Formats: sequence, C-alpha cells, structure tokens
Amino acid sequence: MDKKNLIRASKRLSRHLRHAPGDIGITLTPDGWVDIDTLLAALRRNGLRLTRAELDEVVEGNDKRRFAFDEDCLRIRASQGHSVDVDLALPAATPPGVLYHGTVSRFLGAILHEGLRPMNRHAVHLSATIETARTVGGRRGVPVVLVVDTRGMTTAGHEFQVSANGVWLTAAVPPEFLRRLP
Ligand code: HQG
Repeated sequence: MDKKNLIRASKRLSRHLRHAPGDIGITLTPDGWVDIDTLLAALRRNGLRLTRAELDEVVEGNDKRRFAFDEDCLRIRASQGHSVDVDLALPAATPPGVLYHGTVSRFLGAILHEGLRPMNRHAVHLSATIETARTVGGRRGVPVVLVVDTRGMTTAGHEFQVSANGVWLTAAVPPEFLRRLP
C-alpha cells in the first residue's frame, strides 16, 4: 500500500476501534477487541476494501503503533485513545520520575487551574519524551510542554498505566503536579 492509503486505513481503524464501532455495525468486547474477519467484512460493507495482508501492513507500518493483535492474531484493538467505554485491563505501572504533556497556550489557564482532565478520552495521555509531547501539542498549534511530577503523584497515590505503544495513562493530573517547561 502507498503511504496515502496506509494513512487513510489507519484513520478509519482509529475511528471505529476507538470512537465509533457502531458506525460500521461492529461491537467491541469490554476490553476493546474485535474479531479481524468481522472487522474486515464490516469495513468492506462500508467502502474500505482491505485484505488481511494489508491490515497487517497498516498495523506494522503505523507510525505510533496505534493497533495491536491479540496473541492468536485473530483479534485487533486500539492500544489507547478510546472515547467508547472500554477497559483495556492494563496493569498498573511505575512511570519514570517525570513525564510530559503537550498542549497549547489557549488551554493553559484552565489546565493550571483545574489540572489535566481526560476530556473526551478515558485517560490523560502523557509522553515519555519532550519531543513526543511537542508533537502531540503541535497538532493544535504552537506546542506548550508541561512537566508532570509523576514521582509526586505516585507518592500521593495516583496510578499509572502504560499502553502497548508506550503512551502513559492516568485518570487526571491535579495542578500542583504540573509546571510549564521553561
Ligand atoms: C487539553 C493522539 C482544558 C489537553 C496524541 C489536550 C496523543 C484541557 C486536549 C493522544 C484540560 C485533549 C492524546 C483542562 C486537558 N482544560 N483543556 N482541564 N485538560 N486539556 O486529543 O493529549 O494520533 O484528548 O491538553 O498524539 O492531545 O490519536 O488528548 O490538548 O497521544 O494516536 O484537552 O492522541 O494520538 O485532547 O492527545 P486529546 P491529547 P493519536
């Protein structure tokens, strides 16, 4: 597949595996999986013809490894970023001493006042590197990077999970654990 078609297929998968499975008539398991044959048939009925080999290409070639197969390679799910109600059942994990969050200046006032909230997703997404946080923030404008005191949060009892593709997740980040990267 060429790059344009890979991106197009990846966007369709993100949409249906994270946000709108019902749009193509599929149902996710409580932990977010869908049978691959069912998915491919549903996509085909809705205008996207994708072979199993092409799906493998989308999953393998994805810049952020957004999707993962189960052990038997019979099912697929999005590794993070859901707005539909799923519980990925990721184990709690100990983050590095700091993590980063990329945003834009127009949200800063609210964020420094009330902390980071998951907004439309299930969890607040945090990045392991400043560079990744800049890219995440840069989707919306000139990026602003916040440093998250994860050590302090852990001491205070907050829990973290890490998705299969290395995104750190937590329920919320109170403002006292945030500072703007100088
Ligand atoms: C902001 C993409 C006001 C927050 C990315 C962000 C990431 C607040 C936006 C992943 C707020 C939510 C997630 C508050 C947070 N008041 N604004 N209290 N708390 N915000 O897209 O972190 O390509 O849900 O700063 O690369 O931007 O989809 O979260 O700007 O990994 O795989 O509210 O999505 O990955 O936006 O991005 P999002 P995000 P994918």
